[in-house]
Amino acid sequence: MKLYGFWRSLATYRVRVAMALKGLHAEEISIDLLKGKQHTDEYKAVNPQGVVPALILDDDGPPLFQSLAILEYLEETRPQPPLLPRDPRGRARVRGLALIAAADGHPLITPRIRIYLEKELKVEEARRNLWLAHWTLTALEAIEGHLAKDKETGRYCHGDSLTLADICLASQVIGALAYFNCDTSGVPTVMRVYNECMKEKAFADAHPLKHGQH
Ligand SMILES: N[C@@H](CCC(=O)N[C@@H](CS)C(=O)NCC(=O)O)C(=O)O
Repeated sequence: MKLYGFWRSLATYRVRVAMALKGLHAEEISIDLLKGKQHTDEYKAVNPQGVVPALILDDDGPPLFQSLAILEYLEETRPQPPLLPRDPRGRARVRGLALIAAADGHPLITPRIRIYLEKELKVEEARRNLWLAHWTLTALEAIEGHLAKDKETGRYCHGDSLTLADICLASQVIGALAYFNCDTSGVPTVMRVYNECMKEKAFADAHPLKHGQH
């Protein structure tokens, strides 16, 4: 398998973790987002959206795209260890938590948004940084609201087994800590779960700062 990604990409991080948890390996092909390589014709032939990750399977089929869709594919094709609970209600909760990070929080801090704020809207750097920290923390606060009140919360987001929600939570916290200098003191449950996740090799080894310059 080949994983098109980038060292500091949070969406790539999600796929890296899931693959490691499932005992899978992919050769990672770097698309340098800082140099705009996602916009080249060569990469657009892989993923017309011009974003990473994209996963090439060994079946000669077209690339998989969108990190959550890739995670769900891995879950369906490689069910052990399970990253979704067995019961439909539990699955809905895990997917809901995952989506807060991956669908609501993360898209607002991606390079295309940052570049639009800078080049088109002429938002200065200090105010752009406020934006990035604000939307990152807003997603974490929403997750905190669920984790702190729900009895399903355990060692991890949902009970004591890792799920897709933990992978997405970890990606969002990494953005908060490693990139945007967010004050995470207001999301203690999120941070407790994050620290539990980081004890796992799959989460720790996939960390962006272990995959590129910083
Ligand atoms: N929802 C997508 C997000 C993909 C995405 O935005 N990836 C970022 C890196 S984390 C990217 O490639 N951005 C390129 C850009 O914004 O120009 C997913 O989860 O796969």
